[in-house]
Amino acid sequence: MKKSILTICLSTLLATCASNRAAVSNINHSQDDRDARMEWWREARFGMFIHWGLYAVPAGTWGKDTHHGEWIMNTAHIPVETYEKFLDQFNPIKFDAGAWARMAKNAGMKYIVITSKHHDGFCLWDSKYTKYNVMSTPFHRDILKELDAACKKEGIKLCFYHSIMDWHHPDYLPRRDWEKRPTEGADFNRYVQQLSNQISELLTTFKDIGVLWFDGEWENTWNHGHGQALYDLCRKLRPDLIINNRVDKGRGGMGGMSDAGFAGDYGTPEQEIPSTGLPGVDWETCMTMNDNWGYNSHDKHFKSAEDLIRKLCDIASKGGNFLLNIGPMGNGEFPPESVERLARIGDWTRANGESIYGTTASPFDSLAFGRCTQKQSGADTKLYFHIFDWPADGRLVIPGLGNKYDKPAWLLADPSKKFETSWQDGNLTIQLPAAPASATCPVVVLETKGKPIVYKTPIIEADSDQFVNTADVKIACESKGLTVRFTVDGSNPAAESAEYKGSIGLDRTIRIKARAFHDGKPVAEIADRQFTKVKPWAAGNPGACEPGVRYQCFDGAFDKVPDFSKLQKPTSNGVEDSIQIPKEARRAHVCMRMSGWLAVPADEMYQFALGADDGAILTIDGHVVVNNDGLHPMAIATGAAPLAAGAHRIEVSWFNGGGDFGLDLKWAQTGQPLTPVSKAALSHEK
Ligand code: FHN
Repeated sequence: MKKSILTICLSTLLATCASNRAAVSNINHSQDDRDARMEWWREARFGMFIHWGLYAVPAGTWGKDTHHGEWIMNTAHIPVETYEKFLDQFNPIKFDAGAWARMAKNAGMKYIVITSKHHDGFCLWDSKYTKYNVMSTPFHRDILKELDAACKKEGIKLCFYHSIMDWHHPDYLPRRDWEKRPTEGADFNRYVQQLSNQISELLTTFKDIGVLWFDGEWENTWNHGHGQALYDLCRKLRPDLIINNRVDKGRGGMGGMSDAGFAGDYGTPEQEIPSTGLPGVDWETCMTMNDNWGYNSHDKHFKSAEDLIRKLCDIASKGGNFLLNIGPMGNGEFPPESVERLARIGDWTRANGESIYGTTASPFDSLAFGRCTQKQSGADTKLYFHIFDWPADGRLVIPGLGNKYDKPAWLLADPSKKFETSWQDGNLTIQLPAAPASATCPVVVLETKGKPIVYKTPIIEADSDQFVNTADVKIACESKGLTVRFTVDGSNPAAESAEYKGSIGLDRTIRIKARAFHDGKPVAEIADRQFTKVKPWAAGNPGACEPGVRYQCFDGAFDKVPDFSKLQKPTSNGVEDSIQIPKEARRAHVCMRMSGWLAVPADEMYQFALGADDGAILTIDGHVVVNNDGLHPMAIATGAAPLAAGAHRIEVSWFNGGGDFGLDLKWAQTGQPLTPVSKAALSHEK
């Protein structure tokens, strides 16, 4: 059946982010202060992340294992006293701060965020608060100081990544679960003081750094009070400093955005790009070039330059910043694969950077051919179209643009190349040459009068594409002042088609098409949705039953829902009266399967919402109805199934890789509100 992953309802996320924005301004400073502080960062759009430290010495290898990165101390269980031996081997004689700054600048990156201290506790500057720093190595040079000077010379903003978590400092807790170091005498508050001292030292030694990029805030010893206090300390020392949201406890997992009421100037999605822009919220996606943040000599899985350029365009089109990582080698040089990609990216930004720097998010919900950014140009607006897929016939259709437009478009990389525009079937069309521009991700520019007017494509709303008895269909149009017309015979709506005035009841299979009109002319793309009347799945014939669903739990390290048929003896089993995690499974490294019968009251289409952390799958009568599998924080996925009245086999499979956990299942007949699956509806055969 139709399955849709509704990871986090965007409206909820927007509301959270918007309220977070309000909350942040209430908690820490006025919105004007924040806008002033964020200005250079919003203009910059593109930065370099650098993960460098002692872990570059083993370069990912420990014994026979070659899969480690900057976490090698933890993932290879290297005791502190053994890991400290890398101090004597850290001698990056080829380190050249000027070369690093120039490579960032030539790639079109406007800021560098470098690890002043990563989780291993090793500091890249001459700190007076610990000897565990670069001055205790044969290299004996203050790397941050040299990079600070080089960045000033090249006009690059220097920023620091600083880990709250510290696997070296004796007062940091918790210890790694494999460690033998005693916890007696460890005083976490004393560690917090050391952390604050070092942050004060960094902010008073390097007076112009742009961002403090905190990380490692997730362990339970660090709380909102610590986060807010550290944010306030930074704010007091540097009113214009930008601080990311990982200083506090509000970040929702790798999605990176904060819950309301927590400190931090911007969200930090990691290794992912939000599926839709988050208007009004500052955010930055950080991403590796290969699969590791710290240098791994075996990791050759580098993203192509074209892929990285498209990611830059995608992120900018959603109003975000791109922080692209380099993991320098132990000798102080960037890996050659990184150098090559930086050079290729620089070729593109030199020709097309205007479409990235200082731009704001696309006014279009989506574009089939690529992405768009926009920038005010006096009273007018420049629209930059990043073309991922060159139209075979050369016709670049810009859907829903309402501005009266009569000037040619042009190629940003070569403005002498101009392209005629025309209005065809209600959409502005730019006539490009049939042969695609050879360059990677060419950019075509349009200048519109005033602000862009974009008529949104109508949305045909219904609980599901399928229905058993009847269905109720609504057509929404975000753009005001338009007339929505629709057809039910598969033809394209025209000026004489029926006007949408209210919900449409369906009792048979039908295809609905809808389009918006302005002054009798079509102004946006056509919405098209097929609705199918289906027979409900037949009910089953269970034997004698009793309340509740049976479950089995199994131990193991899982990163997805396993094939239970391949698992050995369960570690526990029993009966639960509802779809929930049994007490003994409320922990890490566990999976669980629940099975039984679901009492369905009537022949209908049923919506299901499965919440899970980590992953879960719902099957009914052996069909996968909701797939919410994978390693992720609490997220909701939805699906639907046509069910006849009676008993249907239900199975919920779930796993927890680590950290938080959660599982819940709601359902409803189409058109009704979702409610938890009640105990009365669940049974299992005796
Ligand atoms: O644990 C760190 C990891 O080593 C790396 O620094 C990334 C970069 O954002 N942050 C944490 C993982 O989320």
